[in-house]
Amino acid sequence: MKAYYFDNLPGDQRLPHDSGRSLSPSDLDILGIKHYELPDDLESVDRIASERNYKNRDQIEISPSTLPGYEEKVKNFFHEHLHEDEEIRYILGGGGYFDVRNKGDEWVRIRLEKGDLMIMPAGIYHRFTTDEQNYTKALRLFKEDPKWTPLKRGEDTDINPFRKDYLKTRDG
Ligand code: KMT
Ligand code: NI
Repeated sequence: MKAYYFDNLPGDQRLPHDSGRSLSPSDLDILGIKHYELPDDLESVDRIASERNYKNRDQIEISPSTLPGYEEKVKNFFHEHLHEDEEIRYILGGGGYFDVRNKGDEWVRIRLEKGDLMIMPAGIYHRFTTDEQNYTKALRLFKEDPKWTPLKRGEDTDINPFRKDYLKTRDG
């Protein structure tokens, strides 16, 4: 895992876009993001899931050859959104980037690779892209049956109760 400010330069979303300004784990903690390094440790993943009452999961292999509608899906993953549940992802292979908004509404880019487990709080604005290798294999953990809808950022998400709760926790 590596976290840094997104450089906001135009160009392929799959490039690193590293501004050179990095963030520490405690910076991510302030945003409510949890990260664990759990290489080949499905037991720990199972424990974290059951502690949080995440009963369902699926596996996704994001690559042009394995994911039907790859281009469209990658575009949607990269559209800024929030969820009303935590987003929990465990990377099984390849790599990718989650971008999250910080307090100043700047993009923070988080690079994940095999063995990384990340928990993003409900209500945080974020987006996802694969990297230049075009390959991310991940376990997606869900609370209930794939009731997990991305809500695109807009006026309605700014007043979403889960968004408001998140801001209260983040900003006090
Ligand atoms: C998301 O929320 O954008 C995703 O689930 C992306 C695929 S999981 C690495
Ligand atoms: Ni999401």
